[in-house]
Amino acid sequence: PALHYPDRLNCAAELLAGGSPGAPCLRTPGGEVWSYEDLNATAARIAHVLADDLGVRPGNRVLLRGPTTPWLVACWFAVLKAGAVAVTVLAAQRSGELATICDIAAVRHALCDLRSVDDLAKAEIPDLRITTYGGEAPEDLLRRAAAKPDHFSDVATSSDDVALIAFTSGTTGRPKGCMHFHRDVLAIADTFSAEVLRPRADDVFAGSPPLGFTFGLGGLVIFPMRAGASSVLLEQAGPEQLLAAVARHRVSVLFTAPTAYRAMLGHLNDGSDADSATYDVSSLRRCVSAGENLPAATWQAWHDRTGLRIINGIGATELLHIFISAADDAIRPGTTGLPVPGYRARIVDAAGEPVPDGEPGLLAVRGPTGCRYLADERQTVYVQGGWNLTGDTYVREPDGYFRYVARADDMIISAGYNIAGPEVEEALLRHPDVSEAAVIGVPDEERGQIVRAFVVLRDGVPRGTATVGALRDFAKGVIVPYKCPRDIVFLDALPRTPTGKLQRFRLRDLE
Ligand code: 3SK
Repeated sequence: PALHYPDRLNCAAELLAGGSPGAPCLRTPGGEVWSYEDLNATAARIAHVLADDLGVRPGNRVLLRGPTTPWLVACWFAVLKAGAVAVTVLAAQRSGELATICDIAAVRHALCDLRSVDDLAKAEIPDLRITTYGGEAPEDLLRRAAAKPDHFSDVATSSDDVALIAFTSGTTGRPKGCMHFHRDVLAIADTFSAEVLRPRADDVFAGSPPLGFTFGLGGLVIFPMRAGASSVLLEQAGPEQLLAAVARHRVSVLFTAPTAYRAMLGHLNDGSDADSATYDVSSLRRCVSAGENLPAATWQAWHDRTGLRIINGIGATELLHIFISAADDAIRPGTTGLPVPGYRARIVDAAGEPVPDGEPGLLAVRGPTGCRYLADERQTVYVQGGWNLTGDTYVREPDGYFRYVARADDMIISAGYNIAGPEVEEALLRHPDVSEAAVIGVPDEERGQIVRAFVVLRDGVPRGTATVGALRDFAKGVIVPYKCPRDIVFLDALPRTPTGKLQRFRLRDLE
């Protein structure tokens, strides 16, 4: 892809010009439609409040917090128009984490949906000025914005000025702020989206990841707008809401995580149950999965049910979006795919030396986007010799496809055997009664570690139907016996981060 951007570049201006002014841009579940012109005008009015009333200056960091709404998107664009830096956080992040983020990023301004303000206010962050939106008060951001002009001269930022700081969800340790430039925002659209996803202007996007997670920001705002398409913004994006939105808005491009594909399968009535809702998903033409490894069993089940081939991908907050993926005939179920055009990937050992094809090692990636932690010594661990080390163990197959093995620190060593948890999880997920599975290694005197599985059964399957013995026997029919779980614990749900990633360390704490 041609990724030559002018020295002066404001990505907000580029994205807002992605569709013709009157074309639909943002949609709400209730049927409201914002055109590109509406979004541009609203963002311009808010930018005036920021620059003229609140004293926000280019380079200032502005925290954005709220449910996924057109107003949140308008605030994001307003911050960029004003040349400031958007620090988008998750509605699920609580006071302590918000205070840490504001401290790391030296945030002095916050634009917050009134419904999400309590935790931010409770954090009592020194020198933070919070402006809320969505309320009735005269000082509400949107009331003030309504009185402003609908045109704003976008600040002529440099292509390598920081546009956003995205914080890693912090499964463990202090959150890390990843700085991304204006050109990076366009680069993810011009690589993964343009080259793999290949959206059209008449596409309707929807999905579950929140905008505080770059998976959602890309999939629900940056990619559709770069293509002149529109996006349905869902405040509630559980499996049934996703399916209902697909049916109601004729969604054609879906972004969500493997867990949600499995959960949606549980709600896709095959016609045999006259009492439950049927959802029309015939409008879908692209389904993207990322955020976690997509097991082949989930890919197959979705294909069997819908006829659609899921586009798997691996992305990272550090690289902004997806850097290995494949679509259409290039898809090989059970693998993540090939490096996205513009990126390179290889497998290295602990010393950074390449390992041969077919052997597991650490995934290393380089490309137009990459990790720039804000004031964090862990930068030198993540980026070595220009390669980003994602922390995943992968195999590069002889045909060049990259296959996920495990998170590098999640390999289990039992009686001298290396066991990748995801392979065991995948075997359990093939059982018709299993909805979610997670595997860890627990200390064992004799074997060093043994494999313990945590299993969530599908809705409606009574406990006692799929017994420990039955599941172990089933797994033995799929994988070699030494990899099968010795121990199986049933849970109602797996512990996950607000971005949906499994928190294995919490499973280790469960006794
Ligand atoms: O962290 C991830 O898994 C991810 C996936 C896709 C795009 C972006 C991100 C951060």
